[in-house]
Amino acid sequence: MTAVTYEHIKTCRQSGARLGKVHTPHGSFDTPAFMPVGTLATVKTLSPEELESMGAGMILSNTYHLWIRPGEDIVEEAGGLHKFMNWNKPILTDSGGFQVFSLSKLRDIKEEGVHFRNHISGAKLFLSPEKAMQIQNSLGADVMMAFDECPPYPAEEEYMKASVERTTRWAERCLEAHTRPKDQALFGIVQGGDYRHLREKSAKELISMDFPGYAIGGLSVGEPKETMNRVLEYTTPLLPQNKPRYLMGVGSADALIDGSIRGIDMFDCVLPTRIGRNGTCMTSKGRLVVRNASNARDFRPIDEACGCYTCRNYSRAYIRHLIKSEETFGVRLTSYHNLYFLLSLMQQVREAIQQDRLLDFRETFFEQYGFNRP
Ligand code: PRF
Ligand code: ZN
Repeated sequence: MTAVTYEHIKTCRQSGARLGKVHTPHGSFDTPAFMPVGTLATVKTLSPEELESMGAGMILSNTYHLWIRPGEDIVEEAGGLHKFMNWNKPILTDSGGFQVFSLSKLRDIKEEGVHFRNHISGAKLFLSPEKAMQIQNSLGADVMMAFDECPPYPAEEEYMKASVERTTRWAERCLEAHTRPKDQALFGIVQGGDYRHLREKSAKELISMDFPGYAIGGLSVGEPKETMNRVLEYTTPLLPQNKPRYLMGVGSADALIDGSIRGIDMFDCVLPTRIGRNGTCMTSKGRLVVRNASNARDFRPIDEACGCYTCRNYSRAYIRHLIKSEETFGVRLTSYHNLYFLLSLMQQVREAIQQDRLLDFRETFFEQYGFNRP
């Protein structure tokens, strides 16, 4: 038995979307699911109680950041990440590879691992499959991610092929180095950019290693959204039906719906909390820049269709005032609303799958959201 399992409930008759449950040592959650991001063992500005009140299932944290600060040994000494941050529900940790590629300009990718510089102090660091596993085993999340390379978009075919082959070899080393398979599940990450044969190669090689779950990486890195949808259309059918499928780093409302339609079960993204902190809100009518002067005398809630704590109690004018005054309560209110919005969107997606009407839901949602037809 593996630490994490997928229970399939049904497939939508209107699309390829899957309704299911992921079971972990820290409880279960319904899928398709959006996972809020708590990079430094905190979902910025929000308490675990607040996350729970908005219906968060699993949350995500980061190997690289926790290794740099406070250090995985301190988290381990605290009794693991769940205890350290007082979140008793499921946690997933990303392996650090992606953060190295996105944060460090000076990096040197070698077969043994990646040499780079600390994004804060500039000190020399080295991350490898073995090191990423050792850190993640110390953190103790329910799901850990293999150490991969997320190549840039676009990338030459030759580069992509070499990168996919190295990511496969790194995945083997991750499996080998994993010390807690009984209570931590290690997921493999399919790469290959927009090259169909390389996605197929990556999926085939990783599936033969029998990971308890699979992620699709290397998307939402600057490619057009049609490209992402096309890659998902041919990649998700390659993945085992009885295991969770996770699309990494995707969190816009439209992409969550379009990914669910193509059979994705799990998503994560900093988008809702990041844009919230700079005064932008996701609403059923598209994005609202609550900082804008046009909201100075607008006493309506951020989203009149939203039932969250923020929208039930506070106006656009008040939130704009707080954010303009750099009062921290303002960004708490926008972060709360944005996460609630995406979590409740996923609740609606699950209901639509249950009732075999996800394509109809998409049409209504996109119309209101201000997107054109597909
Ligand atoms: N690999 C890892 N983490 C990631 C990605 C990836 O490709 C992405 C791509 N959108 C986000 N986070 N390990
Ligand atoms: Zn709201």
